[in-house]
Amino acid sequence: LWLRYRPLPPQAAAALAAQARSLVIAPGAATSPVLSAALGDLQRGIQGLTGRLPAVATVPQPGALLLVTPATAPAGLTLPWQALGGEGYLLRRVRLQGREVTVIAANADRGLLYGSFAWLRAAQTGADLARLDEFSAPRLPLRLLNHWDNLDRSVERGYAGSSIWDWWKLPDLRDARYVDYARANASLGINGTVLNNVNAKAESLTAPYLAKAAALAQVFRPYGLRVYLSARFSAPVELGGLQTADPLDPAVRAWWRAKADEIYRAIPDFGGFLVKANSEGQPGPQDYGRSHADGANMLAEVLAPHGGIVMWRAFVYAPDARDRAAQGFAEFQPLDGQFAANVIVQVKNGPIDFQPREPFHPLFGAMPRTATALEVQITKEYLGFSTHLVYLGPLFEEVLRADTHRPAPGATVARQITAMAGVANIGTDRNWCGSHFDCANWYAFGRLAWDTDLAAARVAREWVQQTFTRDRRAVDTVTALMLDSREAVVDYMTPLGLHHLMGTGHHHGPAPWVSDLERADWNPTYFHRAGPDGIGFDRSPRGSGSVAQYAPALAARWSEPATTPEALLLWFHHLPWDHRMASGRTLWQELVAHYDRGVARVEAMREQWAGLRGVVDARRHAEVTAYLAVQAREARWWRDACLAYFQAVSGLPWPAGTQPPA
Ligand code: GCW
Repeated sequence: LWLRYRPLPPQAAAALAAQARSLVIAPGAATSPVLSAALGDLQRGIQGLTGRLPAVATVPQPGALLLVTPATAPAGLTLPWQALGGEGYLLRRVRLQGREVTVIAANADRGLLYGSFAWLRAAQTGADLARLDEFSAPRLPLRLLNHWDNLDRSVERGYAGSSIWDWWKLPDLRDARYVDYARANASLGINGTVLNNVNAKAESLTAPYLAKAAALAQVFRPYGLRVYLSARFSAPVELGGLQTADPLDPAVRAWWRAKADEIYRAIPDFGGFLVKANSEGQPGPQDYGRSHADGANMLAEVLAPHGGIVMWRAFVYAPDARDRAAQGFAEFQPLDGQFAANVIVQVKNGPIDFQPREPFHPLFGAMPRTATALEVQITKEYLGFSTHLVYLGPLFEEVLRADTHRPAPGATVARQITAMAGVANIGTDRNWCGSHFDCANWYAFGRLAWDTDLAAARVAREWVQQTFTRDRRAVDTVTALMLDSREAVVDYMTPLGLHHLMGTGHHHGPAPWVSDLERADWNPTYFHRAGPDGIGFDRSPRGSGSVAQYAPALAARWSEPATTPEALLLWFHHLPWDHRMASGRTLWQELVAHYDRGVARVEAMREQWAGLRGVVDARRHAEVTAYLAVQAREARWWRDACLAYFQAVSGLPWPAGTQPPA
C-alpha cells in the first residue's frame, strides 16, 4: 500500500536520518498499546527509508522526534493544545534547551498515532522536515469503512477476491493482515469499521461470531479502530424465537437490550450498529407499521448506556415510485427531529445509487435536527469494477464541496455531516483492492474523511509519491492521469447527467435497452427515457417535480435547462434531440462527442502510462497496462452500445465526421 517505506537514495536517507535519530517518550509511556503502535510504525518507517533503526529514549538529543502530550511535554514547550481536540496532532520543528528537535504533539495517544503517520507521510513525500509545522484535527468524529462482507467470505460488490475476514479460523487465528489493515486505516485516520454486509445475516450477532468480532477488535484497538456490526432487524425472530420484531414490543426491546449487553461484554468498546431496514427486501420497522425513527430509536436506547451509536441508512425506494430519486427524502425528511441523539442517518452521496455522477442527495442540509453521515462507495460497483482505472478523489471532493444552500449559500455537504462512511474495496487480493490504483480510492476516502477540505489533486499526488515513485515527472504524469480518469468514465458511460444505464444485477457493462425487469425502477429505460422525442428524466416541476427537494435557490436554478449545469442536464430534464448546447452542437451531437471523448481519454491514459515504463517497477507496470487495455476495450463497448441504441430510438443520422459503431 502506501506504507512501503522503501529505501531513499543515500543523500536523502542521511538527511532524513538526521531528523529522526531517536524517538523520545516520557518514562513509562510505552506501556500504552496505542503509543506502542505509533512507535512501531515510526521505527519500521525510519528504518525502511534510512536503513537506521532509531532508538527509543526518554532524554531528547539533537535530531530527536519527541512524542508529547500536555502531561509529558517538557517545560518551555508552549503549544496550542486546545485546538488539537481529542484526535488532532501538531508536527513542529522546535529548539528545545538549545537542541533542534521535532515534536509530534497531541492531547491523547490516538493523536500521537495519527501524528506519527503524518510525520511518515511528510518523510515519504519529501517534505522539508527542517521547517515542519503541520497542524491537523478532524472535523468529523466518525470516519468509517463499511464492509459488505458476508459470513461465507463472499463480498457483495467486491472485486478484490474474498473477504479478508477469515471467519472459519477466527477467533483462534489472527492473520497478520489484520494488523496491516489496521495500520493502513490508522495512517489515514479511519477510526471505525463495520465488519459485515448491510444485507446482514442474523448469525453475525450470535455468540460464536461475537467472539470472532472480539478477536478482530483486539487486533484493531491499538490502532484506534473500533468495530461495528450490521444488524438484521428481524434478529429477535430469527435468533430469539420471538413472534415479532416490532420495535415497540416490550419483549423485542428486552431481547435487543440483552443482546447489546452481551456484545459489550465481548467487545467493551463496540461502536454500534449499522442498519439497512425496509430497503431492497430487508426487514424493518415498517413491517409492523412503525417508522424508521421508531426502529432506530429502539436500538439506540439499548446501545446508549454503553456509549454505542446506530447508523440508520436512508437508502430506500419503493417499487411503484414515480421518481426513485425522490424516495429517500420523502421518507426521511419528515422524521427530522424524531431520532435519538445517538442515531446517525446515513445517506448515500446521491439520490440514486453510486453513479459515475449524481447531484448531491437532497437530504443533506434538510434535516437540521438530525445527525447525518455521508456514505460513498470506494468499491466501484457502477464504475467498471477493479479493471477500470477511476480515481474517486474528484467524486468525493465534488460531493463534499457541493453547496446545499441550507440554510444559506456556503453550507456545503461537508459542513452538514458528522460522519463519513466508505463502502470498502478490500479483499484477499495480493494488492488488497483488486487493482493497484484502487488502493488510491481507499487512501483518498480516508484522507478526505479526516480533512474534508483537502484537494483531491494533492491527495493523489501524495499517494503516488508513497506508492510508486518520487520522480517528479512520473508523479506529474500519474497524478494527471488519475485526475482525468473520473471524467473519462462519466463520458464513456453516462455523460450529461444520464444514469443507471448499466446491465442489470452485475452493473458492469451497458444495457440502455433493458425495459422488462420485474421492478420498473430497475430498468435503464426508466432512467434515460429516450424516445423519438428526446432523452432524459424530467425532474423539473413539469415532470416528477423532485427538484423541489433542494433548497429553493437550487431548485429554481435546476428547474430550467438553461440554468442547469450541462453535467446534470439529463438528470433534471427531458430534452429534444436538437436541443442547442453551449457548444453550439445539438444534444445528439453533444452526446456523441462526449462518448467519443471518453474513449479518447482512456487512450490518452494508456499513452501516459506507457511512457512510465522503467520508472515504475516492471510487475506493477505490466499489471496496470493490462487493465488499461481492458478499460480501453470496454470504453468502446460502452460508447458503441449506447450510441447505437440511442441512434435507433431517435432515428437520427450519425453526426457528420463521426463513425457509426461497427
Ligand atoms: O448499490 C446497491 C447495490 C446493492 C447494495 C445496495 C445498498 C448492499 O447494488 O448490492 O446492497 O445498493 O446500498 O444497500
